Amino acid sequence: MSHFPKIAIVLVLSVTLWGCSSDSNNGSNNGGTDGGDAGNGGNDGNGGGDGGGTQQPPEVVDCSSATAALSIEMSSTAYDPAGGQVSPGDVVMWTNKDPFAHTVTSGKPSDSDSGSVFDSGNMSTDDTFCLKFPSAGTYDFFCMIHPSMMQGSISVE
Ligand SMILES: [Cu+2]
Repeated sequence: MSHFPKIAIVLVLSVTLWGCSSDSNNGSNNGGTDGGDAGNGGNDGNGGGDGGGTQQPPEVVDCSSATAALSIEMSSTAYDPAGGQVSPGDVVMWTNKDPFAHTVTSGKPSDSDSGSVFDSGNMSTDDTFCLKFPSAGTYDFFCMIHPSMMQGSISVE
């Protein structure tokens, strides 16, 4: 007779533990700390031409008349996916699915010349930005508003 309550307690405990274990993972990821601009003195001295080929920079195209080979969404303060591989001549389209602004800006946040190759400017919710990549290469991009959280790279080959 006296065993019954103990068994019942054990059962209740284990059920309770199970029930609790699933939803502790919400991690609200609030960005913050945008690390100001810290004007990164030059010193790049990037000599040495690429040797041959007509390297054409990415070109902004109208998304409504372009067929994107790769689509990247900006959502939850992240690029999804954070880049990918396309072929020369392909178009990549970015779409902002967050309820706040993002950018698609060339380079890395630490580059002194970031934004010199392309820059979407602030994109509001549902805004799109399309780039055509005529030439092979690696094209880094990041969000100027969330540089530490949003970086990506397009490989054209
Ligand atoms: Cu952003």
